[in-house]
Amino acid sequence: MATKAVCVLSGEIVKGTVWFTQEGDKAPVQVQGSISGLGKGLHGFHIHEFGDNTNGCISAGAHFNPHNKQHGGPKHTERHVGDLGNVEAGEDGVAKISITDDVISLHGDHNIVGRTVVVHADPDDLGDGGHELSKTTGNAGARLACGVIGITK
Ligand SMILES: [Cu+2]
Ligand SMILES: [Zn+2]
Repeated sequence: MATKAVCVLSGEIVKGTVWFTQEGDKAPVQVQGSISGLGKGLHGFHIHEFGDNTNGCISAGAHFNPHNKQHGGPKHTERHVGDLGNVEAGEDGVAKISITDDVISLHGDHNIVGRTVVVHADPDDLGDGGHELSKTTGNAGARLACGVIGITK
């Protein structure tokens, strides 16, 4: 049986909806959805540790990182569980999301349900940018919108 989860992203200008689907409890997770109000180009896209937006997106804490790894790209072995890389917006400011990820889960110790999706102002350099923040955040800049992931049917 598939497990499904959803996140409504909310920011001053940036809005979106992201769906997560997992067949069984170990298979990859399909991430699908759309985000509007972005500048054209790449924007860091992560699962952050806490499902807490009490003080805005900042309360979501750092990237979800249960194994104390360094920040990386979604295809890297050295990555945070929450590292989903970038979404890319077109001229219309809309990013269509279609990601398959083998590391996040809707079950077990990589479970992202109850945590926060954040979309950032700048590109995630996937750990390779040589900036002092590359190995912790990908230097992705401000948090434009966020939302807590919840179970749906
Ligand atoms: Cu982030
Ligand atoms: Zn990270």
